[in-house]
Amino acid sequence: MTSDTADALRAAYYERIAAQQMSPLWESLHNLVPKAPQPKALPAIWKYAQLRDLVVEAGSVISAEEAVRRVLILENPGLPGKSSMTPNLYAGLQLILPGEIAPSHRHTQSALRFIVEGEGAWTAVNGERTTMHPGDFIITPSWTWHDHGNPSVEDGGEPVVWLDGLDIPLVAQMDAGFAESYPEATQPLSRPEGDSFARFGQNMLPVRHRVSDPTSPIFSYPYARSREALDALYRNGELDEWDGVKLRYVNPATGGWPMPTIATFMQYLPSGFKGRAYRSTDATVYCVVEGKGTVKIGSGEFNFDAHDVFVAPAWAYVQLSASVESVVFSYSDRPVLAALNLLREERV
Ligand code: 1HN
Repeated sequence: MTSDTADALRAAYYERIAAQQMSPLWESLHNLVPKAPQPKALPAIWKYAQLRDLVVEAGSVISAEEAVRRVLILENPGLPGKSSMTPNLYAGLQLILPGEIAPSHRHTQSALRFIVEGEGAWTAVNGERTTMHPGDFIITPSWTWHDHGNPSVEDGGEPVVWLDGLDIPLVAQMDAGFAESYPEATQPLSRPEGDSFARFGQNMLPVRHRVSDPTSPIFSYPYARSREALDALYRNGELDEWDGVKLRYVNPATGGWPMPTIATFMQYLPSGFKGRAYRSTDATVYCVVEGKGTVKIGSGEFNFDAHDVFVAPAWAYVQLSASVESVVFSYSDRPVLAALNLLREERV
């Protein structure tokens, strides 16, 4: 039998099994079980200087109330149509103008807000409000009521933009998405601002506190505190050749991640820092808080400035350099990889 005849017989056979919703594993085995991760997500950067006017313009296209959430989705160019930044994570830039309210709702997707620009808007989570400042990291855990608002111009309100990070693609993959709207625009407040932080944010816990869920009991991690910690460590001589000075955010009641599906980090890179290459099986979204530098991600290389967002797919080498002192926030799906025993990393 010639190989042409064998091929034709196979093709005909494949057609007949396809009619029964079957396919030959031997044709796709190498793709299904790659030797190393083959992410479809691409390294990419969103330059805030090019986006900012467009984000602000969304304010005249639709109101926060009509939009429910006035967000421009940042979509990875390697994942077209998927509203995803990485296979598990979503990213978007949300605008809230003075006097606006984004109505209360809850969903099983976990969310983080990282404040990019503007001051004084608030988010309410489970009966408590917190005021936003640039660089603050705020969580909205799975199934918690949350609404956002911004004081009127007369009360000092200004446009506020933040980066939303959610585990939307992960939850979609699991077919575990549920959502509902609160019957009113804002939820009732049951505790004054700062209450959770006083209970859980001071290296202390309420004396009879029992850990009942994996989610952090504090939902705001103010930038001033994170920045101060990084500064102090750098002054004390801490400097990792890969990370600069890098800390992870923590659930103070467990030592675990603030939310079960998303890890968050903040790192300080001194002026002139040239980091070594690092890769890991979690895919990471970065948001520059301060500074300027370059980042190599796989075969890509990007200049970054304050407020830029960039993404490192799984298993791509990442190398950060800073031309002036820089601070970079990041989030990833690390807790998911770690929980499933799929986390691998390499420091070159
Ligand atoms: C959401 O609830 C928010 O609460 C932002 O601000 C973005 C994207 C998809 C689904 C829910 C928010 C979201 C979201």
